[in-house]
Amino acid sequence: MVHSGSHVYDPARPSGSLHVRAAQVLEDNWTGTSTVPSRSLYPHQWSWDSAFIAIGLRHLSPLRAQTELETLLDAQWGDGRIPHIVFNPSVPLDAYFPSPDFWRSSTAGRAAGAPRTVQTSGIVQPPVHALAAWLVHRSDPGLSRARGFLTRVYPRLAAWHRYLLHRRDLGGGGLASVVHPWEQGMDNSPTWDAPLSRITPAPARSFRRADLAHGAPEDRPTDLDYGRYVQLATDYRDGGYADGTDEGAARRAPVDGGGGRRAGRFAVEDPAFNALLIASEHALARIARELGATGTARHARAERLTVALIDRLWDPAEGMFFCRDVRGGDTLVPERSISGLIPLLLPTLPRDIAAALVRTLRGPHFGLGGVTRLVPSYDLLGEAFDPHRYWRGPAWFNTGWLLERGLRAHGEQREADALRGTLLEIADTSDFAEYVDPYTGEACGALGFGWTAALTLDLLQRRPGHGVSPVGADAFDKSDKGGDRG
Ligand code: 9WN
Repeated sequence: MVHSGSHVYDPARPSGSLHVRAAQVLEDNWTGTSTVPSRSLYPHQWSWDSAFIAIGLRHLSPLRAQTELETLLDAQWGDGRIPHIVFNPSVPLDAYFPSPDFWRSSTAGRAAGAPRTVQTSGIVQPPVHALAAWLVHRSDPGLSRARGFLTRVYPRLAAWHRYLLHRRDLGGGGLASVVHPWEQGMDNSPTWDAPLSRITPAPARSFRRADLAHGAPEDRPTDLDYGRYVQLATDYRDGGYADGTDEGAARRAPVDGGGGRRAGRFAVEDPAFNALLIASEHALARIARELGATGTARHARAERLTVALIDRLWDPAEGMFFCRDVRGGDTLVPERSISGLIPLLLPTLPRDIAAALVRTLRGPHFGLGGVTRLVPSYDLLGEAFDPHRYWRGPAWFNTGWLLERGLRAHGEQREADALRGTLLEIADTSDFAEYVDPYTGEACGALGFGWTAALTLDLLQRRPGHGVSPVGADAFDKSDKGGDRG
């Protein structure tokens, strides 16, 4: 039995069926080459969803987990970016907006090396992929070696990290910036309100949202926010998806009415995005080592990135990390988002910082082990808090999974066990919901959601208690021992 606050999750009852039902969701969402997040709301392949899905899928079929990642990597652009959506050509254009005819990747993205045969978006999502590839490899090293899995994915993952570290260092401090809220993955977080307020929204009549046909409008982003998302993406596309650091980017960028360059008005350094990059850089070091290199330079780079993360985004007085608004006076955005706690997943984080993050998690703003059942996506006491609206309060399973790893990595086994128990219980009772009310666990958004089912499978594999090392902790291990098999 796993106890989580007053709620008891009894693995003897639904565990078998929970496993079977989670596997069924992944089966239902499988297209033959990848897994959709949701058949209704998100009927294509999404980048960070696929990484989380592969982490769960490896427990059902390591081969399918490898295929999931390789399908995504097949759509990688010449400049190294991994697009946030890979479109399924057999899905009607109006099933999701923005559709391929909005992004026009193969034409607008030609200079940046967009693939010719597959249609994609032109923005990215958090770099969970190298971590996922390492975990997938560890689940069946024999199969992985026989198929040359790591040999094939390593150069692609290395190019992806190179893109982020060079083209996306828009703040000049060594961290990667996101140029659109969709890139960070927590689309509608109040963190974006200030940086987005500088963007004139595209007129509502210029596009047609598809999400409102499937999701409750009061849970989804407002039309005004959507107009801003669309305008930002339009500007990026019209500038050839060039980044501020590209040679010729300024030349290709469209000119606005005032004679200024429109591209690049949104650039934010985000703690979760960069923490995942660091975790993945450590994983890439392990992959390099597995392939016969030393991996030392990569571990060293990950450590430099960790220093930059602390230097640029840590606020000791608040006990958490914040986003840096690179185009908004290069200041920290004073909104407490769950993103600011995600760096806890790094076992290499200094002890005092990890301890402060755990205190913040337990404190009044996030309520872990107290007033909430799952960690909210945004500050419970924040003015913009809403327990049901997209990324403005509800709890997601991928962030819960990352924090569970983080708690375990820093010796908080009891808290990790409790969080694991609640995640499993609510995944079960919510029918693998996309997100839930953090107080009640009530389901919101799509049901049968891909990463909720996948991470359920992963959590079911993890034995509670006993100070076990977090799955994948060996990605951070600089010695040559095998480590946790995950
Ligand atoms: C835009 C697919 C994606 C997730 C994101 C989540 C949501 C899309 C949307 O769905 O974003 O990419 O239409 O709102 O915010 O994290 O990857 O599941």
